[in-house]
Amino acid sequence: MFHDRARIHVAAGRGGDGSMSFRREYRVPKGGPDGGDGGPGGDVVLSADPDLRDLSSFQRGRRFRAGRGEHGRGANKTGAAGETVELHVPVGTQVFDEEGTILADLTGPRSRAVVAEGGPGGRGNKRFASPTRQTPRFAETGLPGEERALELRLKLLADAALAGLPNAGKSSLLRRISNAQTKVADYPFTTLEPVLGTVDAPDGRQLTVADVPGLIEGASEGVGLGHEFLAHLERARMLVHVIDVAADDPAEQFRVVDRELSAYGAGLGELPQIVVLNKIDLLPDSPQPELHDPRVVRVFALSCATGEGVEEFRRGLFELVPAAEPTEEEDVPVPDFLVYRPKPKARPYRIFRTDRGFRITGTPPEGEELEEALKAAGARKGAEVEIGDEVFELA
Ligand SMILES: Nc1nc2c(ncn2[C@@H]2O[C@H](COP(=O)(O)OP(=O)(O)OP(=O)(O)O)[C@@H](O)[C@H]2O)c(=O)[nH]1
Ligand SMILES: [Mg+2]
Repeated sequence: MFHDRARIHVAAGRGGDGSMSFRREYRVPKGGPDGGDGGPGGDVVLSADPDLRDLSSFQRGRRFRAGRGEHGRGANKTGAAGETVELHVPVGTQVFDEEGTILADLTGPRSRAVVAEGGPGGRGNKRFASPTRQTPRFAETGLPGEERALELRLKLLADAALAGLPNAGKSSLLRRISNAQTKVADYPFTTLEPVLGTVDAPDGRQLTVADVPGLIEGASEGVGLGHEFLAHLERARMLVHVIDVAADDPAEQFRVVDRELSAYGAGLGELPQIVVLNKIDLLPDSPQPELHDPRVVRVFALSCATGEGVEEFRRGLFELVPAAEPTEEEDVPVPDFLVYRPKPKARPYRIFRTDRGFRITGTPPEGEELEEALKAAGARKGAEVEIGDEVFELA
């Protein structure tokens, strides 16, 4: 099974607490503060892996948690950072949050996205020492890491994509021109999942071409395999529309498929098309269907069975598929990988552990969320909590 969607839950690590500690030295009765900072919690990162084909590895394990930061210790010892969790996804994976907002689009091999940021570590009491406060008897606690549900959607990255009715010969064509071992048979819906093939030009250039299940009339209403796989055509810059000229009315076949592409939306109805009139070996004369359509850039008549016309088509692909849009200016070196990072958020509040209990500064959350944050910081029932001038007991 080919999985192009997955729902996962990610939780970054909690930051370690800052330490409250005072120096103890031989014959020094009262040393200064030496509590180190807590380490930051680990992030959850997605990274695009060119060796992965789909998202099937996320069908079982769906919950991922990064490591927590270690607490700081006396003698100014900083806690170690929590371990990062790196999840590998196929190139072309888009990441959405629960509201459907896109967070990242991992289009390059080795692209990375931080999808849950580890909580910051708390500062140790050493950091709060000042001339007027030489013995700070409090330290900051670490904060929880980000936690969220995500939807991953794979949209294959192909330069061109095949479209057509079932049995038109799409997979036969890809098999002829690329390294892909596509399945070919004389019944409709032989291809059940998308396949990518790499086509080589003599000058070393390469194009990737996607083969997806065939479309039939009513696909937009879910007939056949429906529209399920058309997302994999969205990023193509050219459609190769394959038509079986030995079957009835090639011009009508063209219109049926075209209606379904337009009904899908996402710009598929506007993409330029190369039309391939396939199976000419079955006709006595070369076919001349009337295809007056401004999107059709060229028509090739060929036979996947005999190979006639296939080489011209392959050369035409390299000539006609528009070049990929440059993502960087020419003289700027393309980075090895891209890192998406959520905008750094101002830390809205801090929790300090004091002699008597806990003190909160900034704008803390309210109600249950506040209770949870306090409990996560180690506060027990009955603990004294100070917020501004207010003091209350944790219920
Ligand atoms: N005679 C002849 N048969 C062909 C030609 N191209 C493909 N076929 C046959 O047509 C049938 C369908 O070919 P496929 O390549 O599986 O067609 P498809 O468009 O991928 O079909 P789906 O995956 O079902 O959408 C197979 O039996 C092929 O052998 C051709 O040029 N001439
Ligand atoms: Mg096929």
